[in-house]
Amino acid sequence: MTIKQALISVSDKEGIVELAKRLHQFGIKIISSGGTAKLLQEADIAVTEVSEYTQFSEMLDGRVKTLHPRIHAGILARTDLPAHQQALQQAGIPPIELVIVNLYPFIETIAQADCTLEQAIENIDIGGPTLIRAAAKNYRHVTVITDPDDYTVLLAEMEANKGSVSPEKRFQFAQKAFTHTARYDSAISNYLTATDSNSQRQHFPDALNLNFDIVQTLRYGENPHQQAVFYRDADSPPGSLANYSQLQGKELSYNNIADTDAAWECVKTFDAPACVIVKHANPCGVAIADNPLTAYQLAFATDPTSAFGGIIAFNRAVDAQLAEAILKQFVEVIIAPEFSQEARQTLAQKNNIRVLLVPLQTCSNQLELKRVSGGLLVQTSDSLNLSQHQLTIVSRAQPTPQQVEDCLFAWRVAKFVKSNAIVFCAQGQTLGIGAGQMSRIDSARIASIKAEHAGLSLMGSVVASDAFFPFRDGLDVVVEAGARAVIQPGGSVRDEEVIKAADEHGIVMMFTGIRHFRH
Ligand code: 93A
Repeated sequence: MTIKQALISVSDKEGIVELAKRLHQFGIKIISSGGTAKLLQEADIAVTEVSEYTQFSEMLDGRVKTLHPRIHAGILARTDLPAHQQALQQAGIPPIELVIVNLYPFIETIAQADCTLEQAIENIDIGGPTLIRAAAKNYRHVTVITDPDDYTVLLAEMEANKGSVSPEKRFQFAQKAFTHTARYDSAISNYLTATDSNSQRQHFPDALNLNFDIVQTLRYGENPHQQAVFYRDADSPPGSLANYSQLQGKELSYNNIADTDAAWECVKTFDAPACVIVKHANPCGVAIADNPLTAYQLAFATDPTSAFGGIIAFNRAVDAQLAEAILKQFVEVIIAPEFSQEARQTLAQKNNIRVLLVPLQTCSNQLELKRVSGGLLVQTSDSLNLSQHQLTIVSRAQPTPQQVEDCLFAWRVAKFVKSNAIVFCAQGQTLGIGAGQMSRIDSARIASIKAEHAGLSLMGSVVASDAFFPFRDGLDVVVEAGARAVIQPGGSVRDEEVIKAADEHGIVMMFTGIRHFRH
């Protein structure tokens, strides 16, 4: 079908004058938004401004330009449906057969170091994606161009087809258009998700001026031949480990501090009474329950072998009964927001155990520092917590409320497990944790082997994966082990293959859209 009318609305104006000239030579009428129309008029190209076309002025500083039924009905009408054509005629709306749009430069804007949240938000294009999606949806009747590199492709196509575009090409342009708007939206979602709760973007200074004071000199570092010191951030909130009070026990070692930090930060993320047992920087048992004693027993049951000599963290007061239960195992450090007098007396029977008291307070927004040879990597902390409404169920099978709860629990734990992380859970208890492997499938295998060694059944369990499954093989392993629901970020090029595998197995799969690498 020949193109009679085109709408052009572009932020990146490169090449647009040349293209518009050529379209004009094809006898095509051009409608354009404010800035684009101005540029074309300056180049002596006949163009109708959108506001004139709609008889409605742009408003709200340009937030509403092309969002008008005269535009969108013109794009969305089907030429093969008499009812649509009649409706257009009655309303006096001519069809628009070609839409050329590129969007506000959101990605380029946020890439600038000094970009503010305000600037980012103003660069979220609303009208542009609406035009693109409308045209792409109606690709059987409309051509949509989103990439300036396609201007030449479009012209070549029109020349070869007497001013029209073939159905195959229109379909290709539509595929590209939806990919374009999907990427644009995920860039917005990623950006906003990474913006902290005060809606402030972290601004990194040009040079770092660290303000840390010494807490204590340590006997040695990670190994006895390494020297080490523990510093405290001068601005650290009371709930941080560096502000601990030690009630009893041997001096803290370098590894104790690192592992206790992991346990403490993990246990603080739960609202319900929780227990986290950490060994070598990884949780080896996590549980939530009605009370901390049950939580401890469930966490311990995940992997009693690894819990030996571990670090145990609670988000509730430790009482005498809980202290008694803990004393049955070999433990290096216990950390909690409170210890009853009786619990303190009980624990004093084993005065080697380090007992740490820290107020229960979240300490998000701390910068994370990592030394690399000759430099320092600095990032904001991974303080995102997922809520249920952020989940997308991608499988045909729908989750039960218990599965959703368990998946959210497993996901929280996975965030604290070194990558690649695979975490099996059921009823608020970890059942098998695979950590720190270089391949996801091996983490999956290890997690199920560990559950088997602990005598725990994975039948009907849920499983969390800290990053996407690159292939279906990892999924097959967890399903074979007994998982009936999987929570993972999604975002792999092979998502389709993995979703298909989930459907073949008849299991539930949900995407979080967020990844939790921890190295
Ligand atoms: O602010 S918007 O979201 N509201 C709109 O109605 C609208 N229509 C087109 N942004 C809108 N656009 C965008 O304006 C296009 O996607 C394009 O990036 C830009 C072109 O504006 P101008 O022609 O005024 O330079």
